[in-house]
Amino acid sequence: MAFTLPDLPYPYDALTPNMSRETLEFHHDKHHQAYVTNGNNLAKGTEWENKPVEEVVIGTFGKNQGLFNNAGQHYNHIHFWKWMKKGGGGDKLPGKLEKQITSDIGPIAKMKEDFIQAGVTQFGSGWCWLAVKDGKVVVMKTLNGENPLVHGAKPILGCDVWEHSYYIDYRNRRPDYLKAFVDHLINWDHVAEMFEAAMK
Ligand code: MN3
Repeated sequence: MAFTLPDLPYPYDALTPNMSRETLEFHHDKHHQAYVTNGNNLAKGTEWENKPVEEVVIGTFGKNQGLFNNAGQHYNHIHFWKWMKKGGGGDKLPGKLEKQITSDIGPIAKMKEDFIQAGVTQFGSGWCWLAVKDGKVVVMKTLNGENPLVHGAKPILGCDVWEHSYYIDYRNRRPDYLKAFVDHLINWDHVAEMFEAAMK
């Protein structure tokens, strides 16, 4: 099946004041749509046409930069919408995930600090992540459309630090955007779901 733009799992104004309707309209309807459209155009007539997005991401990395960029960003955004919810964030994580994070990284407050720091220090466009690598939860950051899948890990949480994700609401204040994401937006249930699948 060709790439398709998923609907947002909440109304456009559900995440205000931490992420505005205007940001979601541009980010989802324009930016994510462009990755879908361009990815489909670049895959057309190649071995990657109609392949699952994970397969395209891993298979094109380092080989077909144009298709990789769009497929990577399609994968990242599919989950980015689900990694947020109205009234998200906070310190209450599903038990198994909390236990694993505490054992691999440290207290939840430290994990949050490390995650924000990864996003703040990602130079230029990219993402910060929690991922499962070798059975442990780790903090990562990647450039542009890359994600942990192409670095031998499985993403369980990611935050988009491209300017298009925060410039309307926060202007240049990326640290404030990341803090709001962590404190008020993260949908820990989706993180736990991806964590369970990654640990299998
Ligand atoms: Mn984006």
